[in-house]
Amino acid sequence: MIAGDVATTRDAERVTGKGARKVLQINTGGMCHLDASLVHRAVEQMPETGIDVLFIENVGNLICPSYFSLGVEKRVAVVSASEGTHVIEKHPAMFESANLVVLNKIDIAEAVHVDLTQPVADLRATRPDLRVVKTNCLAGEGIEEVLGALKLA
Ligand SMILES: Nc1nc2c(ncn2[C@@H]2O[C@H](COP(=O)(O)OP(=O)(O)OP(=O)(O)O)[C@@H](O)[C@H]2O)c(=O)[nH]1
Ligand SMILES: [Mg+2]
Repeated sequence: MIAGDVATTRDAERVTGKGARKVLQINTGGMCHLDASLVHRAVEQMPETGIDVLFIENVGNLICPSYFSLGVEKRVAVVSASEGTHVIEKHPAMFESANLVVLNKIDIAEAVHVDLTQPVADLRATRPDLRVVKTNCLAGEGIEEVLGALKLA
């Protein structure tokens, strides 16, 4: 797994020991997205054999990462319920190129006054082909469905 952030190794540390064979952190030092050359340098540090799946977590915003190809097979856009009712329509580029959308933190939707039917309807209107999986990562809810959608389970 490769974690991308502007600073810190916190995400890589959090994932280490959870089952991935190798975890690397990329720090962009200020850039709001990963690019192919940063990923290439990280991939060179990966074991040469025995990797079936490589997860890359881009820097956490829904704008810059849309515009830079990393050479990946599938793009998963993760949006939290707390990002608001209109998060999908405000970030069209991200959802035009996604292969799967994960709607996370569904457990707090009510507390932040977000009606999840709206983001789902917005996706249906622009990308009727796109699969949407709702998750609550704290409880593990929906994770098997994400793996199924990625054909990993
Ligand atoms: N309530 C709730 N909290 C969650 C859920 N998933 C993650 N969190 C919490 O949300 C916070 C942010 O999680 P991260 O995994 O750091 O999110 P991230 O998108 O990787 O953040 P960046 O890498 O900084 O962009 C953490 O405190 C998680 O415990 C969820 O489904 N429900
Ligand atoms: Mg992160």
